[in-house]
Amino acid sequence: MRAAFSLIFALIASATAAVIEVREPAATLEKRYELRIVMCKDLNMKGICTAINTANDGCYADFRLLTQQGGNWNDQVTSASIVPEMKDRRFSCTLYADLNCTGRSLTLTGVEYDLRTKNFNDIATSVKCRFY
Ligand SMILES: [Ca+2]
Repeated sequence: MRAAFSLIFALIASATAAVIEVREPAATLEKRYELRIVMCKDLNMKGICTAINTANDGCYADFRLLTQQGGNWNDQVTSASIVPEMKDRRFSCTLYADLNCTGRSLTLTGVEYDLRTKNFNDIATSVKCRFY
């Protein structure tokens, strides 16, 4: 029993060491993990929805080119939510009214069930996400 306990302890210790070993500089992590926003055409994250992945600080420049899930997404987004890939890193996504991440903007750090309340319903044309 004591030997088994020692073995378990050794396994936990080695697992912990392994976790420490795989830690990398933040810049490397930011490159590896994409940031994701889910956008829906109806209120409350319902109706037709789609997801966009961007690199950190990368702009998805033109929702007219986003043809999956029902085609044209330009000026169609009514609810949206960021999707954290990593629990220990926070990021935000900013919706923009115009092409190439320009124009009026709205930054999301979580879910927005009704973009009408932010005066941003059916307005988004591009998006940029970044760690903060
Ligand atoms: Ca627009």
